[in-house]
Amino acid sequence: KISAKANPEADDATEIAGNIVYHAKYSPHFSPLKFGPEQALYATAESLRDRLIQLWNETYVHFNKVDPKQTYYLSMEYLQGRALTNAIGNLNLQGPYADALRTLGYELEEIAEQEKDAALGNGGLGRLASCFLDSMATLNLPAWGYGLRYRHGLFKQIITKKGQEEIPEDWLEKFSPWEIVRHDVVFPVRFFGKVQVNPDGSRKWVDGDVVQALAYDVPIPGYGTKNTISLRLWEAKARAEDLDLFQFNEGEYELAAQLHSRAQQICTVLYPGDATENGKLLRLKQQFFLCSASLQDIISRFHERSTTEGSRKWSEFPSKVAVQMNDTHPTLAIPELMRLLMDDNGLGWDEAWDVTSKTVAYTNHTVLPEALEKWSQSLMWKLLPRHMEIIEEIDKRFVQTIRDTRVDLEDKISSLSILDNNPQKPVVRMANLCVVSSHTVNGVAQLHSDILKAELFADYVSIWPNKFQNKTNGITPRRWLRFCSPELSDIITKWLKTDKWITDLDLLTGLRQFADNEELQSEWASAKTANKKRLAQYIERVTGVSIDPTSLFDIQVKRIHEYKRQLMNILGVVYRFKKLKEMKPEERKKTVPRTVMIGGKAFATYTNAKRIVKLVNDVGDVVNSDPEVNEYLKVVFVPNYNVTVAEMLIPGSELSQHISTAGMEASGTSNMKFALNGCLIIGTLDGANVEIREEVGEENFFLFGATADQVPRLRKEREDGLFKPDPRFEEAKQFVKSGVFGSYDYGPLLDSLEGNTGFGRGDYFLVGYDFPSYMDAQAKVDEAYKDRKGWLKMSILSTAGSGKFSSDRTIAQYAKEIWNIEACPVP
Ligand code: 26R
Repeated sequence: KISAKANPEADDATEIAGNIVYHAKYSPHFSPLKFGPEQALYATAESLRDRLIQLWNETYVHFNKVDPKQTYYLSMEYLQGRALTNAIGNLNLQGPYADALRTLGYELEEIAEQEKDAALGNGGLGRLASCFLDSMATLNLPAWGYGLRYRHGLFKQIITKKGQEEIPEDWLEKFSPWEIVRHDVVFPVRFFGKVQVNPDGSRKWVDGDVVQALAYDVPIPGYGTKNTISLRLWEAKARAEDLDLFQFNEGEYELAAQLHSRAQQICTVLYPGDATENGKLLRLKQQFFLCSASLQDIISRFHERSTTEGSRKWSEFPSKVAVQMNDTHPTLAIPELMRLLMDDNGLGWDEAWDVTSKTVAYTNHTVLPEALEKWSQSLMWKLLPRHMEIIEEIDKRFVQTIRDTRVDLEDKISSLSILDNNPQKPVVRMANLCVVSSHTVNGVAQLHSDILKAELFADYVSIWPNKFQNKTNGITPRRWLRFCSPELSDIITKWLKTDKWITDLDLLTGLRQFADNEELQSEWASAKTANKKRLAQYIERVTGVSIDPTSLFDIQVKRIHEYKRQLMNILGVVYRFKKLKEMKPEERKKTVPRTVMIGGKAFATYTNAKRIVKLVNDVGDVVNSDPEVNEYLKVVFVPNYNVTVAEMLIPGSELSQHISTAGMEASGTSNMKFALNGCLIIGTLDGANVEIREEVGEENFFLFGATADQVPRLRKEREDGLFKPDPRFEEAKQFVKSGVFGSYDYGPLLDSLEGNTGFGRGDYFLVGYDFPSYMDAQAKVDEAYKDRKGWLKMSILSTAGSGKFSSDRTIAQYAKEIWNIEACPVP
């Protein structure tokens, strides 16, 4: 009954419905005869895309006109999740869209559920990049993201009798309604080949394979602004001329299409295993592909914008362009920019170096030695011969300068240098290349930045004391409160008498004065209860386990890693279970019923992480079917944790666990999302926990465990046999070993907690040392939960103290203190 009408500017329900019908009718993707929820999703998304394209164009034209300095965020990962609710919310079209869909017979929520997650990332680093894009757009900053368009994002996790299994993910199965393919934006990217020396001494990289980088733009709308920026994802394509027709006509189809299939491989999967030589080469190709395509694009825009004043001087480049490297993964941007400036544009070394080092900045996200990238020099010579020459030259000049100016660092040169020329395995240390070449290096939480300065990069600090900064991470309050918990958001808006907190999160401190107010507390409790019920339904649907919405919802969700200590969590649960079993029924009745939820993906080849997943599932099976205990304790492994699952879990959480060994979690960002949603944290003094505790107040944070500066001594004591385990710890491990949780052999996993792992790293993550204080803190949680009002007050104060953790604050600091860029709002 609603007539189809193309209308990108539709903003009332009737017009929007017409535009949705238009897309359903004329979209070539589906038969126009059927309008099921899936068709409705694509038509709805396309109706929004019309508007986004228009805003995106206006933004681009405006940026071109004003020609401000612009930031380019280079990241191998983006964890965007779903886009529909976010786009509608950021454009402030919730009501009209809900009404429009209702006239078409659908609820907005139901349609939103149809969308797949864009999971082009692994975890914290990728999700941070996505939150940053939201804030850049919202703050009207001239800034863009660059990434890769992986055909398959992060694997889907399913749980079987064997534990975790990985299924390929397929976000592009049908197509993505959000991306716009840009056939006009294509750049050549070379691999292999050789360096040709010209008669004048200049050098040129020639031969090898050339693939095309094709741009796909994903529009990123800001909240409450016209500004809509771009996430530009590159896809690799072979050139037509690379199809060998001669071979093809001979019937050698595979040989004929060799280059095509090699080009296609580049963007096939996110982060392929790098255990094999092939896997390493592919990952390095991906990294270079991102850097080369992005820099060629940036340079061409630099030229494009200079047409008004004639050709622009290269020395102006750093005042027009800031490049931020998200960890060391895009490090090749450094030698690639040098190469483009010198070999393609004729700059001399000093000039090129001056431009490059004033343009690039580096964010470090981890101090774990196994995550610090080191590339084999021989692999690099093979794939990127010109870049290796440049890296050698950067290293040579750096080492010479240190020799000339800092005799005191003579014995540090081998660890400061970029090339590690160890004859067994010569490598390039990417973090060192980043530090030497960047104007600014930052960590992602105060403690992490302090550790970088005091340990990993200490000697560099003595060379460049002003190069190092902290930028404490943040999260977007739009996705992580406004849209994922509309109930709580409305209460906040009501009590603050404004919704300005959505873009000025510090306003949440205004809730503090009402923390004791019974009316607020009761509204707060009913929002929490609604979110808990919604979560309970979800858990029952995906796991079959029914959980009690009046029990304490205790959640730990993040990638599974030994340093994050999910093993400590589950051993604590095992101990609780054993004690409950030993209690008399009337004693049990006095305990606080708890539902422990643990979720996260283990890297496919990380054996101990997979064993932890299996253990959580096995413990759950036994506990949940124990008729004496399951009223008081449930244990759920939440399968396939991703952005969308997080949006369901976090609003329904009451306690969340951030319990890494101190000094090992660079920041953490889910801790911020939980705190913002009024969830209390049990945690160590690690990463951003330190700052969250400062902001929400120490009485609203369940602290335990060793501090970062104690860790080395405790490890040493452990090695020297001085560690005396707590009897509760021994009891929990023994209980697992006794076989109550099935026949799987947990010996090897539990052995990692003993001095007998064979690596001489017995309990490297100090689970045994921290266990008693962890259990004591858990006992305090139970006590606190019994006091309903007290708990609600803590919950309100937690939200009230979370303003600092808006990514708007983080990005404003990057803009001012690292990028030197200013807002450029579209009028
Ligand atoms: C190169 C390869 C081995 C690799 C290593 C590490 C690939 C990806 C990673 C992911 C790391 C860098 C990561 O995700 N770090 C996380 O970054 C978050 C955002 O800053 C932090 O909150 C979190 O503490 C940190 O672990």
